[in-house]
Amino acid sequence: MKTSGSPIVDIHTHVYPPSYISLLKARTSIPYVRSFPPSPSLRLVILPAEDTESTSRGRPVGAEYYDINEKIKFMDTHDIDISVISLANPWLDWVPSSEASQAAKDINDEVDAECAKFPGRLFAFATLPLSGGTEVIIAEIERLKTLKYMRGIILGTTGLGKGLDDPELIPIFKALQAANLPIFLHPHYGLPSSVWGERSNDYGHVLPLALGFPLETTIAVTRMILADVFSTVPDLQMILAHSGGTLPFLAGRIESCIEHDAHLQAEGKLGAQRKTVWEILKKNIYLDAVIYGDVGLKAAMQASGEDRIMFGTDHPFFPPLEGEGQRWKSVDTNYEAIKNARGEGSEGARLALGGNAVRVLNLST
Ligand code: 5CU
Repeated sequence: MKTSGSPIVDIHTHVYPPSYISLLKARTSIPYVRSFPPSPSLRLVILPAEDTESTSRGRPVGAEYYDINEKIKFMDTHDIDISVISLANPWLDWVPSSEASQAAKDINDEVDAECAKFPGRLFAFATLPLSGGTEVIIAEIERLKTLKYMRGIILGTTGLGKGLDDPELIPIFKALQAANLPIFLHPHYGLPSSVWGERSNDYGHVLPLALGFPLETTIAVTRMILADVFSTVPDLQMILAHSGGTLPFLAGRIESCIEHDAHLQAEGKLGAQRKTVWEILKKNIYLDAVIYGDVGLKAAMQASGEDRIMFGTDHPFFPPLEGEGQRWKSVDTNYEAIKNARGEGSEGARLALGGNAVRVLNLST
């Protein structure tokens, strides 16, 4: 879906740099990479719900996961001018505390160097040494200012281990606000396996990916709202994966539950100074367009505004199941959703496809 006016920018596109793949190959518990004989092919096993003895165990992992040249080929095939790449889940969440600082530096330097190989085409969201403690994390945020291609950071929903409403995260959020680095919030842990029931192995990855991921994001951001993070750090900027999970659809209900909560009232949290969910959606939150349908995308556009939506692909995830077709259906479905929500060539489509990303992430070279 090529339109004139501004470049097409993919802000939701992942890599596992070669050094990260090496780390995973040395592991035996999730996240790990290994083969399952008799098949010699390697599989990437990352999700808590997928480490089971079935064809659901991970996914085949080929060069598209780690070779930056494959990213460029994919971009060319799908008319994507610029990609803002990010380390894929589960990032450095599992790295022992003593190794976190060096691991983050190595990965961020490696990703920045990959971007430098294709000037103007690649930028990146950095990864934080979350297990290293506040000082180490803030030092890395400071260091990111020296890396030419970094435009924000990618973050999972667990933060320092207690979720994103943890008061200990406030200095980190303030450091990101001061550095003008938006958070790309991405799910990984889903919901507890018990909610998927005894037959969940029969259903592949559908339940954790289609429902676990979006609900995880919705819960994480709602907890931040309830903890008043967006008043304490008023200019914090977040880009939410998968169009905010279900946040645009549930915003009214969340807002109404807050307004009718006697406990919050007794605590003095319902005064005129309170920022509503709707206000936060329009001031602090951007939403990607990785929602695969115009109904969800229209809700996202209405909730946050047309000027806050950004196209994404989720590459290298969701490849065609068979036949190396030229174009990926998962990508074209997201292009279609933008076209159907706003009309081909419209200003709304131009903004969603790249105009917003170029402006917000300062991608002009
Ligand atoms: O297919 C998957 O498991 C995933 C994943 O783990 N992370 C992601 O960003 N998209 C899809």
